[in-house]
Amino acid sequence: MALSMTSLVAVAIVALVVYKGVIYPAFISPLAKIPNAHWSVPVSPVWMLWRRFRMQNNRTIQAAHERLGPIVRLGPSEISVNCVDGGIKSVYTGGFEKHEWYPRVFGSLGTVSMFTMVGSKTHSIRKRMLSNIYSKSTLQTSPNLRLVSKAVILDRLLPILQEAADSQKPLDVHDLNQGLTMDFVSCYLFGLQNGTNHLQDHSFRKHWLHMYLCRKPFEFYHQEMPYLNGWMKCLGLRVIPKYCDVANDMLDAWALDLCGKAEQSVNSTDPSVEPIVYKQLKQSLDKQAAKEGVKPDRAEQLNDIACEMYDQLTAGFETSAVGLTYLLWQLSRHPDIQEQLREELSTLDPPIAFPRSSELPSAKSIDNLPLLEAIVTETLRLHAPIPGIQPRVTPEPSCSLVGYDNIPAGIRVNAQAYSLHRNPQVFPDPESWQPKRWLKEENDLEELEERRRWFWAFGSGGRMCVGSNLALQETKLVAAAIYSNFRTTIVNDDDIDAIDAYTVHPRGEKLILKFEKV
Ligand code: HEM
Ligand SMILES: *[C@@H]1O[C@H](CO)[C@@H](O)[C@H](O)[C@H]1NC(C)=O
Ligand SMILES: *[C@@H]1O[C@H](CO)[C@@H](O)[C@H](O)[C@H]1NC(C)=O
Ligand SMILES: CC(=O)N[C@H]1CO[C@H](CO)[C@@H](O)[C@@H]1O
Repeated sequence: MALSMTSLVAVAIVALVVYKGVIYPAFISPLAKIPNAHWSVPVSPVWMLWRRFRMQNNRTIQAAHERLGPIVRLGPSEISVNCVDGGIKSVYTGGFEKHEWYPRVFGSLGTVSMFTMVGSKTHSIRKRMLSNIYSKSTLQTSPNLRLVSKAVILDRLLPILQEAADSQKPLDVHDLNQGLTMDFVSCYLFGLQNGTNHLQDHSFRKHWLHMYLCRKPFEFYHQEMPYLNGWMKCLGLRVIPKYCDVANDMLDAWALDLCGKAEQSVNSTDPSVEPIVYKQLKQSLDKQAAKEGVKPDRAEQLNDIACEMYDQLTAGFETSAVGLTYLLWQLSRHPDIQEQLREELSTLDPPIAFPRSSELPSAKSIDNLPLLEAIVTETLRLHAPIPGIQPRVTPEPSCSLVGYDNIPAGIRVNAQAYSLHRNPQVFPDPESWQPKRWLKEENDLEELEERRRWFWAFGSGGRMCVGSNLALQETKLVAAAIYSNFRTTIVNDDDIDAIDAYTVHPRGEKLILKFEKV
C-alpha cells in the first residue's frame, strides 16, 4: 500500500514534468503554432545556445527565416520576427521593453546607460535629456561640431592621406577609421580641446583598441550564460580571462579621466572647449535632482555620467568606423561609382581641396548630395554595423505578432537588420551593392518608400539610435573629404567579410588601400 502510494506520487510528478516541460511548450502554448527553427526548440534552448557559442547567430536566424517565413521560434521562450507590419512595427515602434541581455552585455562602471537601461520610464527621462543635442538641425548648425570637423578632417585626416599618397605607402583604413570616429564622437562629447586625438596618436590608439577588442570573444558568456562566470569563479575557475578584467578597469579609468577633464571646462562657452554632451547631461541631472528635491551625490553622479559617456563613445566609434570601412571598400571596388561621386562632390561650395581649404562646406550642403546619400544608405544596408539581434520582451498580458495571437508576456523577441535587409522582394538581388536602388530618379516612389521602411541599420522606435544623425553627418563628411581629393584602390582586402556578432568588424580587422591624389 505504502509502495503504491509512493509510486503514484512519483508518476504524478513525472507526468507534471512531462506536461510542463514538453507537452505544454511543444503542443499547447500559443507559441507552439509558430514554426520551429529546429525540432528541439520548444523544449530546450540548447540548440540555439550552441549556435551562438559557435558564433553562428546571424546565419542560423537568417536560414530559419529563409526556410520558414517571417516569424520563427528559437527556444522555449524566444522568437524572431523578420517583417515590418506585425513585426518590427509592433515590437520596436510599439515600445516593447529591452531584454536583460543589454545590461548584462554592455554594462560598465557598475551602472546603466541610456543604451543599457531596461525600463522604458527611466530610459525616456534620460533620452529626453539628450536627444536635442543629437538632432539633425542642432548638429548641422553646431559651431562646436564645425570646429571638430575642421580639426579632424583638415588638420588630422587629410595630411595622413596626403602623406600616404606622396610616399605611395598603402594604408590600413580600418585602423585609421577607428581613430577618426573616436575623435569625432569624443570631441563632440567633451570638447575639441579635451577630446581624444587617436588619429594622430597611433601608439595610444593601438593600445586602446587592443584593450577594447580583446574582450569580444567572451561576449557570448555575458549575453547568453550570465551566471556561468560567477559559478565558475566560486570553483576557482575562470571562463572569462583575467586580462578582460584588466581591460575593463583600464577602459573605466579612461572614461573617468575624460569626464574629469570635461568637468574642469563645464562652464565654458568657448566652442573649442565646451563639453557639449557632458555638460548637457550634467546640467539635466542636476535639474532633475532639484525637481525631485534631492541633493545629488557627486560621486554617484560622476559615475553615472561616466558610464553614459563611455557607452556613447563606444557605441559611436565602433559602428561608424565599420560603416566607413565598408564604404571605402565598396567605392574602391566600383571605380565608376567613385568617379560619379567625385563629379557630384565637385559641386560643393567651397570645395574640400587639400591643402588649400581652410573652411569646410556646410554640413547641410553635404547632406543634400543624392548620390552620396545613396552610397551611405546602401552601405549601411548591406554592411549594417549592428546586423545582430536586438532583443526585447513581450508585454503583459499578451500580444499578437505576424498574425499569431495570445503570445504570452515575458517572451524574448528579436529582429536583426541582417535579415530585414536581405528580403529579395524589397531589395532585389540583395547581396549586391547598388546605391542606385536608393535614388529618386531611378526608382518607383512606392518601392523606394517600402525600402525605407525596411531599412533598419539604426533600429526603430523609442530605442532607436540616438546618434544616427551624428553618424550620418560624420560619414558623409569623411567620404566627401576623401573622394574630393583622392582615388582609392584595394591593395589587400583579405578576410573583409564581417564576423557574425551583434556589432561587427571585418574578420581580418583591416582594409589596406592605396591613395592617389586626383
Ligand atoms: C553608423 C553608425 C551607427 C549605427 C549603425 C548605430 C546603430 C544603432 C542601433 C541599431 C541601435 C539600437 C540598438 C538596439 O536596440 O539593440 C543604436 C542605439 C544607440 N546608439 Fe547607435 N549607431 C551608430 C552610431 C552611433 C553614434 C555616433 C552614437 C553616439 C552618440 C550612438 C549612440 C547610440 C545610443 C546611445 C543608443 C541607445 C539608444 C537608446 O536606447 O535610446 N550610435 N545604434
Ligand atoms: C582641457 O581643455 C582646457 C581648456 O582649453 C585646457 O586648458 C587643458 O589643458 C585641456 N586638458 C588636457 C589634458 O588637454
Ligand atoms: C560651474 O558653475 C557652477 C554654477 O555656477 C558652479 O557651482 C561650479 O563650481 C562651476 N564649475 C567650475 C568647474 O567652474
Ligand atoms: C555580418 C554577418 O554576421 N554575416 C554573416 C551572416 O550569415 C551569413 C550566412 O547566412 C554569412 O554569409 C555572413 O557572413
